[in-house]
Amino acid sequence: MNTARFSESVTGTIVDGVLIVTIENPPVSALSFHVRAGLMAALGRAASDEVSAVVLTAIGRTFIGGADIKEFGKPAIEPTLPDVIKAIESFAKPVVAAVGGAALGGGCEIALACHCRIASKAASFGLPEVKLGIVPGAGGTQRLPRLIGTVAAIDLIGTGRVVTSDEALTLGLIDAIADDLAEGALDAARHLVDQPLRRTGALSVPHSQAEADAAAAKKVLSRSRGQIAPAEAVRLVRAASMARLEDGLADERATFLRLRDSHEAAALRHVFFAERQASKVDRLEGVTPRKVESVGIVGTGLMGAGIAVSALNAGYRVIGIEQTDEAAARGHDRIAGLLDKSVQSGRLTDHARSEALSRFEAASDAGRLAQADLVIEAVFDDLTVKTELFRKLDRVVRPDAILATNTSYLNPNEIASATARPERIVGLHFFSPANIMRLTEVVDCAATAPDVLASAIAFVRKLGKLPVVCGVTEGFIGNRIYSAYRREAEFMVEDGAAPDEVDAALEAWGFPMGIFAVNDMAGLEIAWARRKRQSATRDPEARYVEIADRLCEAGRFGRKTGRGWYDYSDGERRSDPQVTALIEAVRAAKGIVPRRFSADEIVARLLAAMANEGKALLAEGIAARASDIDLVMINGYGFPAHKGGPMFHAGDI
Ligand code: 3H9
Repeated sequence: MNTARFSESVTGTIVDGVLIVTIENPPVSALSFHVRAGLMAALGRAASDEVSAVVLTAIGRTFIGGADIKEFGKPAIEPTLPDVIKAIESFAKPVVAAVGGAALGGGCEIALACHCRIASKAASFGLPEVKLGIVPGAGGTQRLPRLIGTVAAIDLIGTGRVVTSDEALTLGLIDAIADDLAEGALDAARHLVDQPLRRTGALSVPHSQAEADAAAAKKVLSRSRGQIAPAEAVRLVRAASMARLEDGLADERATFLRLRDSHEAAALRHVFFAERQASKVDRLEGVTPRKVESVGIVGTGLMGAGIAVSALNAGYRVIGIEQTDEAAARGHDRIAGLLDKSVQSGRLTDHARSEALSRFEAASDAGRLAQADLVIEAVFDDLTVKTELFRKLDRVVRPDAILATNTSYLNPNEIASATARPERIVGLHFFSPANIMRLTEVVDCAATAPDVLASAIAFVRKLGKLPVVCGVTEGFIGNRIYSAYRREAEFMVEDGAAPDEVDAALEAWGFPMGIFAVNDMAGLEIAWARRKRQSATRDPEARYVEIADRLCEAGRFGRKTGRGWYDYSDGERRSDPQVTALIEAVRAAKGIVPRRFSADEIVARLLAAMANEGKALLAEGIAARASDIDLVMINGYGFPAHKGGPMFHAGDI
């Protein structure tokens, strides 16, 4: 059994007349030039009489992770992916895809062009191009609907959703799941020799009801918030049933090339690489994270319960600590309730819920934390409360355990200094609801030891969340930028803009919700209490807008009280003449003559405020990279990902 090398990334071996073509291009077997060229050379070899069929597979944890995104923006080198795919589909002998991992983007398109698809249980399939601001560019929008119908193809391509091999089989995307992938694919290849081949491109798109297509399209478009790629993807899929394959492919390719060079795609590529960079920290090179198996959570209110659910879903044992047995029982119920919600929404099976809950224990005796590897504090955000708690934890937890504070605004260095082990303290700033929100700021405190920081990052990653490391400053990265953003918005309101004009401008630009509506949703009282605490130390020369204080004094704390920056008395968000009058009174008292603001000016000033604060955070060393700041604002504060984040946007203009 001789192995032939077709390129630096593609080899082949002939077994019983079947050429097994193997791609090896770590880390994700992306379709770089050497892979494309190697596949063409392999097909050349397969044309010889010695070969009766081909099996196409890849080594590594993915099948093929898609086109090589790093090649985007560079001149295309032939053979292009559509050339390779055309050669596979039209090949005279059977070509079987043996998919053992993720077949994404171009990787899925290669599988679609093969004459048969055999997958392992662990394989997954998807066309996630819209998440990169593009559409599939090598036939995905034309071949997928021919296999699984327009409605399912709109869902998969329009959202970029990745499906398991079980779902792929149900949809008709693959032919079989094999326990032994190599054997299963080889069998399929032998079986197809001398049989008529099922070429996906030659199939007709199964008939579907126009209403069902329209409903699937509407669902995708309602979620795409001004992004171009999902709408184009939907258009191309719908056209597949009306146009000839060649025309559909030509339209798809032209759309792909146009979008690949768009601003939206550049922004989303920036986000893709930013996410992969975020957990890389220079000072942690070569540092091994400690093993964390059991997690203690002190405080099982809304935040603590959310963190507990995330940890349970990730397979940890969790001990929730409260001050009394009654409070501990309530914490248990809260956590069980959150898990129930996940079952109701289909995110968790009944079995997984029971299994997760069996790993949870609620107690009022902090001594139980002696067994925990990591203890996360999620109690009331008050320095005295937290320092007292850390003193107590210092006495009960193991000397090598990691202690994390979930404070949003307090100085974690002060909390750490209440213990005899400041090097084992780190900040883990989760966002609410913690079982849903992906972002976690990992705060590298003055004395945090490298292994503690590395372990905290690894823990957050295992929760399936996005860790962004930052230094100590009031509000860390996100809340500090948010404060600057909010301050600027309030300046404009004091100078003449209406809150709903500010929100409308932000929402038209791509934010899911304007800043005043967000404040109303979060509640105005916590920020008010903080402003009151800070009033003694505030710079008397600095501009201060009192409107939010006046709203709170009038009992307008936001949505939960039915009134805040807006009125919600009939369930809808409406501008309120009482707020307008209050704002006018504040302006008059300061002698401000109101002026008009255009939507463009509103957005430009708010984005500049965010970017300037971001620049200050970089200069102070609080954030390591501008892209980390973008990730925080996108994942924690609703900044539209397809605009790349405030720093990317500022660099761009
Ligand atoms: C496409 O296919 C267009 C076609 O329709 C048409 C073309 C004509 N290229 O995520 P990880 C790197 S568009 C280049 O941590 P995991 C990544 O930067 C593409 N590099 O691993 C990282 O590098 P580093 C459609 C890539 O195991 C390393 O690989 N495909 C690519 O957690 C490890 O990545 C997609 O959108 C790539 N395509 O997850 C899939 N992918 O170590 C994008 C990854 O230097 N990829 N890298 O930081 C993914 O979703 C995940 O990477 C994957 C593995 C699930 C595959």
